[in-house]
Amino acid sequence: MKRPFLATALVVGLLASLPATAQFQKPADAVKYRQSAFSVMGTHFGRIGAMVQNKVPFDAAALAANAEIVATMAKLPFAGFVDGTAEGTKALPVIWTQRAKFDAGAEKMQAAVLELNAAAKTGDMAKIRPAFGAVGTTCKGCHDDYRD
Ligand code: ASC
Repeated sequence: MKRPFLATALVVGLLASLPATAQFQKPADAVKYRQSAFSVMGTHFGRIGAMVQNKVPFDAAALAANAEIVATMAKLPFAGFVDGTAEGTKALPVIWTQRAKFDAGAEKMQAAVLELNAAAKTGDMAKIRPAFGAVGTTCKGCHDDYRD
């Protein structure tokens, strides 16, 4: 190959345009990935919830750290919803027939999570509490429609 730069550029371009499916070696890997991402997100969201609900003392720094993790994790799970991965999971097949609606729900959740992260940085529970509730509403919205 006399044109290594061109070859590299072609490979990089190809990889960038590959669908999410190709990021996982097998369907089970995609399922494990999305479930893991949701699990970590849920764990840290739950830690915020414990403070919001006064089950553990309010620690603004800890809450903000949890919100930062939730904001990062919220970006991840949806790449794992590759075709043909409903079976044996709680994901309802309707996800793949209403994909645009499902994706819109995901984006709503991600936007609400960014709002929560911003509220968390203020350290003001009066701002954090409603932002937390708004995220929970977006979680529930998709769970009602798309999770068994
Ligand atoms: C959580 C969690 C969810 C949401 C959802 C909100 O803490 O793990 O999936 O809140 O229950 O309705």
